[in-house]
Amino acid sequence: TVRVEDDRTGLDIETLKRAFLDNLFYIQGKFPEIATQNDYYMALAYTVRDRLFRRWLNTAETYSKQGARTVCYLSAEFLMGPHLGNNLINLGIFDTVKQAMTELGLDLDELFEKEEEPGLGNGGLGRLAACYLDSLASLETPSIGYGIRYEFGIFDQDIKDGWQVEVTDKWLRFGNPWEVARPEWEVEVKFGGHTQAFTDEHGNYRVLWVPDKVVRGVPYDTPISGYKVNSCNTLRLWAAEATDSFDFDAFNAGDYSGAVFKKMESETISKVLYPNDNMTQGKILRLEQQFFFVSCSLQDMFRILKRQNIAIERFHEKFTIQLNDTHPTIAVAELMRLLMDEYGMEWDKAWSIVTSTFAYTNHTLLPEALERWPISLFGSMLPRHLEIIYEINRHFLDDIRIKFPDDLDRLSRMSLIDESGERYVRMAHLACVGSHAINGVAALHTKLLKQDVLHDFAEMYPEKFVNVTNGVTPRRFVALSNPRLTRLITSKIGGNWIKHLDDLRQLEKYVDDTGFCSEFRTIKHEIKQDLSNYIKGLYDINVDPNSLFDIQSKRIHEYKRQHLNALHIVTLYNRIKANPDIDITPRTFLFGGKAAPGYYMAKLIIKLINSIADVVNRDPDVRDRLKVLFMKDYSVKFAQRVYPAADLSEQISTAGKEASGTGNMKFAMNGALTIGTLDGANVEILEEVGAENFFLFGLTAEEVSQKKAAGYNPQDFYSTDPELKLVIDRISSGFFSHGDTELFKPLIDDLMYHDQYLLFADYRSYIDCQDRVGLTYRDQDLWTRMTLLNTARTGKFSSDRSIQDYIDNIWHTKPVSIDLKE
Ligand code: 26Q
Repeated sequence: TVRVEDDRTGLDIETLKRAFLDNLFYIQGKFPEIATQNDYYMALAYTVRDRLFRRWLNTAETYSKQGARTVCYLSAEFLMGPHLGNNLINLGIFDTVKQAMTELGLDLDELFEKEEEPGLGNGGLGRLAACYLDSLASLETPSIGYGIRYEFGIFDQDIKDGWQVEVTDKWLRFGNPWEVARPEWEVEVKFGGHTQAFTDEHGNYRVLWVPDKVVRGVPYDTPISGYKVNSCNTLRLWAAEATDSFDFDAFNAGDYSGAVFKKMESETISKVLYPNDNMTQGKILRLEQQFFFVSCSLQDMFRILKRQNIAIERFHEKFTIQLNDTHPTIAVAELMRLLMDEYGMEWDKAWSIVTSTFAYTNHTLLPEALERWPISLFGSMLPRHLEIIYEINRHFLDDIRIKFPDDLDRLSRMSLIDESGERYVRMAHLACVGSHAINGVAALHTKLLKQDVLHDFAEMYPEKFVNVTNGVTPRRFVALSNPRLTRLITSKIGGNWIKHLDDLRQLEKYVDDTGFCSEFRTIKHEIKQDLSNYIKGLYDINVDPNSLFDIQSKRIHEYKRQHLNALHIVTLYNRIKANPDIDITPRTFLFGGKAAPGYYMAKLIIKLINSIADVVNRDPDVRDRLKVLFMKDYSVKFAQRVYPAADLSEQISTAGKEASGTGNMKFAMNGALTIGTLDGANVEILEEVGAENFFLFGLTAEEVSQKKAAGYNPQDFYSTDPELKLVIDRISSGFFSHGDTELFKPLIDDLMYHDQYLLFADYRSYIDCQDRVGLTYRDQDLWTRMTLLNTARTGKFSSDRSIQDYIDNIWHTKPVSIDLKE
């Protein structure tokens, strides 16, 4: 009996090997001799999962027994990245497992490559949710992540003839060892139909919602381990399935194909992730997805309340719900509906519970990303919720009238309903009214929210607004992704920094230690060599690890200005063409990121980068001093290779447009220097690392608004800066497009006649700053000193700090420590 327990939980090498071979035999059904790498990966994943189960079950039981206050993080996206390596780090068994695999003749890194990552998110917002789950568990905070189990996550990106091509992401093809289906906790979600008022047996006015469609939600749970603690929380993702009753009715009526069609239609709801980042699309299916996972999650919370014998009136004491942007905001109306229509609560009581429960995080200032739903669409899908929203609005507009009498403009600006043309529900307004806390994701972003986008709300409810600057988990983005740096740091200051990232400050005392600095530099060089080899294998391109690795990886978007980076490359190329013997710092320009499939300009930017690469990489005059590469299919897995290899991190969005950025933090932690504008969290990174260790350029957010107000004309810059003119003329002339002058015309014309994101205004400042970067890189001692200080001073950007801010200022939860005994 001891033996059996041991095989599922033991952490020593011999037990791990035995357990691994056992899983290979009994789960994969293979002898080692004929097993594939995938079989080995699966056997190892199950071996690790086994070691999470005692923690996971004890955690759930402890929370349940204590009725612990729980954070529910509602998010349409969770961009988790591969689970295996992360769980090895958190369980503290990375080295042991590596050794065990080696002894079995296997390479752990090759097994990692076999894991299909769950790409259930677009970019920053989805990855942030994943970092937060890691920190919540590491801080022993009871929490559940609620979202959608998309069958197809973010598309895989291929590049053909320089253009992006989208390929379906079939991540579940080989099975998912990390999830457990919990069909016994399925719920039903209603759609469409109409409402009926009636009077109940106590004479109260009640409403009945008669839907015309009912869909089942089935939860799939994934364990979320904390770093070196026993806590193991849950990510609960909902999959949509057809209800049997619908099949059955239609089938009995002889309509077989109708029944099958209904089934298919129901299952579409969780079929695919919308691949837009920072851009809304008013599609019915998207609203169905949002309501689907929100309703499932809230019903799940009511089930938990019941099981733990907690009164409905105490909902807000048991749960605090964080809305990750407006995507889950229909929850405000759905919780009202559940409390009133299903549990018979009166309005005022229900409203007080709702506003005590919700808190809202805003992630964007871009007007095109603010969610609005046409009333007609909304009302036909969610008739009861529209009534509730009208009623919330009635109360809300009364409150405004009291606080700001006779201000009709304000009423129409703030109303939950946009009535300026076609009528819309404004989701951000609903989120603000229904929440007790509203936060931006970086200091500048919160300031601009209060100043512009949510100005009226900040006047009405100043006490609701807080800032919580984003953070990233140092477990995945340093300990796992950068083992060499991790070893070096730990050898000097011990391993506490992985939990308390502020401890990295202790590295500052080594800035003048030449031995340490040279180790720091050597590590960066080795990692660059690794990435070069990887690139050689994938693209058959030679990149020189001695060159400056200048990297921009993030979603492709005009506001992020990948094309400004491209203008810099062409500038350097032009200088070489004008003077082939010019002395320039050799650079490797690496890009990574996906464009939304319907975003034409973003796709054209990818084509432009690839076209420039084709010319620059092959021109003998360049003599390999410049290399340009667009790395396809950027993902979390690939990001983990990229951050540690960077010398220079490109964070060059137009000031006031990037809410925070989180890649900026991952680069800086790994000892890259930032070239950036005063935008998002760049402002705070500069503040932490010191201006002397940061390459700052460009207009400030305030100067951007002023410039636009004063009537910005990009051609003023084109005609007065000969270097800019030459760059634009070269691209227009077809130099990078085999003589085709039409190809990049939409992009060039947009810059010449609109330039919404002020590339031309920032061009000179950017180029001059890049020249300073190139010169600084030549002084390797100085460069290394700067990078070391970057790593040492990025403690603030741990997601542990962000989560502690949420706990202290918004959630007010208490840690619950978990016993490992049975
Ligand atoms: C909305 C409606 C319909 C379809 C899609 C969407 C949608 C999907 C994803 C809208 C926005 C997103 C993603 C936004 C996002 O990732 N924002 C980023 O959030 C990061 C974390 O806070 C910040 O660091 C980035 O600055 C911000 O751009």
